[in-house]
Amino acid sequence: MRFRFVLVKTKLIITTLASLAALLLPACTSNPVSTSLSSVTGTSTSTITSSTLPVTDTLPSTTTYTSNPPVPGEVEATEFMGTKLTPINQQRNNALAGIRHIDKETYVLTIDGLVDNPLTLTYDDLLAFPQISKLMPLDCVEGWGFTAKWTGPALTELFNAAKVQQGAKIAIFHTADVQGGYSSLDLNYINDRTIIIGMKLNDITLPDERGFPFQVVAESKYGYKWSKWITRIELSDNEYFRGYWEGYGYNNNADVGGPAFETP
Ligand SMILES: Nc1nc2c(c(=O)[nH]1)N[C@H]1C(S)=C(S)[C@@H](COP(=O)(O)O)O[C@H]1N2
Ligand SMILES: [Mo]
Repeated sequence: MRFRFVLVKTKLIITTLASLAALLLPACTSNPVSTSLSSVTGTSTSTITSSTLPVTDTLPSTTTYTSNPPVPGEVEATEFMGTKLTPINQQRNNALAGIRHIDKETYVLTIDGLVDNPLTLTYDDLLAFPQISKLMPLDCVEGWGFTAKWTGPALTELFNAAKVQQGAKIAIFHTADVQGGYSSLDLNYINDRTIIIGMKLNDITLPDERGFPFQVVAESKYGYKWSKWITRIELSDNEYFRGYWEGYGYNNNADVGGPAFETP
C-alpha cells in the first residue's frame, strides 16, 4: 500500500515538474505527438510537428505496439508479487532517434574501460547469468509511467566477470542511437541496489522498441536513465561524464520525485 501511495505522490510531483520543465527546456522525448499508424512499420514516414526537439527526429516518441514477432511459448504475465502489471501494449515508449533493430544472432555486448578482463558477451551469454525478477515502476520525467515485471542478470555479476578495477566510479552506457555514451549510473548505486538489465518484460522477450536486447532497470531513477539498445558498457572514473539528456541539463542524479533539472 505504501508503494501505491508513493507512486501516486511521485506522479503528482513529476506532472508538476514536467509542466514546468516543458516551459524551460526540451522535453525528454521527441514529441508527444499522437501515434500514427505509419510508425508500426518502423519506417520514418511520420512527421514531427514540435520544434522543441534538440535533435532531428523521424519517428513519434510514443507508441503502443510491440514490433517483435512473439517468441513461441512465451505468455505475458498479468500479475507479479500480488500487483497487477501494466500490459505491454499499454506501456508507452520513448526513442530520441527512432527504434533500433539489433540482431540477436550477431549481437555482442562489450564491457571495457577500467576493467582487468574486458568482455564481449553474446545474447546467450547474458541469458546464462542468474536471472533476477523485479516488480518496478518506470516513471518518465514527462509524467507518464507504468509498472512491469523485469527479468535479467544483475550488472554487478557482469562487472565481477569483467573484474572492474578499484578506481572505477561510473558505468557509461553506449547505445545504438547515440554517439559518445547515452547515459551513466554510479557504480555504488548499481551494486547497492542490485540493478538488473531487463531482458524480459512481463515474461516476454524485450520488443525492439523497448530496447532489445535489454533495458537497464534503473529503479527509482527517471526513465531517461533506463538505457535501451546498449552495445557497450564502459567503466570509468570520470564523475563529470554527462549523458545525452543530462547534457541538456536533466538531473544526473535523476531520483524519481527529485528535481528533473540540475540547478546551474
Ligand atoms: N538508447 C535510448 N534509451 C532510452 C531512450 C532513448 O531515446 N534511447 N529513452 C529513454 C526515456 S526518456 C524513457 S522514459 C525510457 C522509456 O522506456 P520504454 O520506451 O521502454 O518505455 O527509455 C529511456 N531509454
Ligand atoms: Mo523519458
